[in-house]
Amino acid sequence: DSSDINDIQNFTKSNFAAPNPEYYAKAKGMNVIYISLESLQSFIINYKMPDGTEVTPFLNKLATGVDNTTYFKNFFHQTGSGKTSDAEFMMENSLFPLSQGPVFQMKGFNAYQAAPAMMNQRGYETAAFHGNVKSFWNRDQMYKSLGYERFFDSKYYDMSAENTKNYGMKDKPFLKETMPYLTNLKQPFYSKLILLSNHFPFGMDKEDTTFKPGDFGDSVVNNYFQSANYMDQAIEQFFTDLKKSGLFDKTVIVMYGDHYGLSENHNDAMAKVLGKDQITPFDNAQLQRVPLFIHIPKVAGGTVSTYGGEVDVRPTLMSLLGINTKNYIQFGTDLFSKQHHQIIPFRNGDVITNKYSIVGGDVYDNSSGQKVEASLGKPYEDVAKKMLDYSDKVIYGDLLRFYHPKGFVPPDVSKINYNTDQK
Ligand code: GP9
Ligand code: MN
Repeated sequence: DSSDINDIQNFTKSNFAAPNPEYYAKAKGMNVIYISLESLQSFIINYKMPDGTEVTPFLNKLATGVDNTTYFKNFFHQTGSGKTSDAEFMMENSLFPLSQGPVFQMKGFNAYQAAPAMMNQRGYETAAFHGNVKSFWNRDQMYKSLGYERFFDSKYYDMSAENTKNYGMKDKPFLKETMPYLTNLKQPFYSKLILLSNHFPFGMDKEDTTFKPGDFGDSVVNNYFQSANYMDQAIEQFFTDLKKSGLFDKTVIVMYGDHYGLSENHNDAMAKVLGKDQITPFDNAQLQRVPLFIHIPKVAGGTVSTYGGEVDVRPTLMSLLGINTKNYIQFGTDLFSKQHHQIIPFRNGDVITNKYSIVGGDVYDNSSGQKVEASLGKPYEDVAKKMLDYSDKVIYGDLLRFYHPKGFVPPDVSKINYNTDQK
């Protein structure tokens, strides 16, 4: 009820991290492009195959700060069973996904105060792009609740055999065919592009790659390298196209790995990949790092070591756009803020901070990987639990119905129709 929402609002307000003036409003009025990097894990960034070949040479370059890009090397996915859609949910709401079931499917009709709606009311055109049918993960319902005016799904793409594999479009033709749709949007626009081809089990069509697969005794792991290399090339091509179109210098680009690609079932091969005897529970928790890149025109980039997770991205982006989110119910904090909370709750109860990793109830020191006294983790576990509980309350109680941040205009869901748009 409404007393719950008051408690929650007090909590999120008192946790608000004031924006860093070096970043605040640096992207005011610019376009936004989110790119979901399917199954991309951070171990691949700067990884070299045994013969010395880089897997992701383009992303590695971005990580050095090329193209005004900031790379977060200690960024973690926080998804549950909703996988890609859970990551999308966090990116745009700064709420946690659910521990039981995909929130996109279970709570698609809730009231949200999501980034697309916030931008739409500020004159942005909002559009999502994905080379799979719109009903997957209940996106066609949830995107309306988030405030997306347009959804370019598989219907808008050439889904021929050579362009597709398993769920849908391969990244190169997907990004190529997205370009004209993107350049035809009214500016400024807020958009997201969901990549797809680096998806389990990662096997590729021969004609799409010359990259040598790994030799780690596990075909899924071996193919992962080829497939990640293909994604890297697709992104490089897309950056080139954005520069040609003139969009590059007036667009913030946020690229994030949505969740792990290689589960614990592949730990034997992963030990070989990482040159370790075995993958311990501590190692496995560290492997939940996913890349986060943010291209901000005119702002110097580079690799930063701030710890954060997917719920932190919305407050970060909003600060860059010059929008104060202090009055919003959100559980992340701005990654560029000096007051950013380096505490990352996971849906399985684990918690990672810049100092400790709390994994399966054991507390490890991050720098040594050694177990330390469990009581050292307690304060972080308590805060993490509180955040998850409050977020669950918001979602299960549909509490944002009762909450009206000053100036927020809810999307008029009845006016959004993704069927009227034709190719
Ligand atoms: C499907 C795509 C992949 O449309 O988002 O889903 P995943 O299995 O990664 O959640
Ligand atoms: Mn995914």
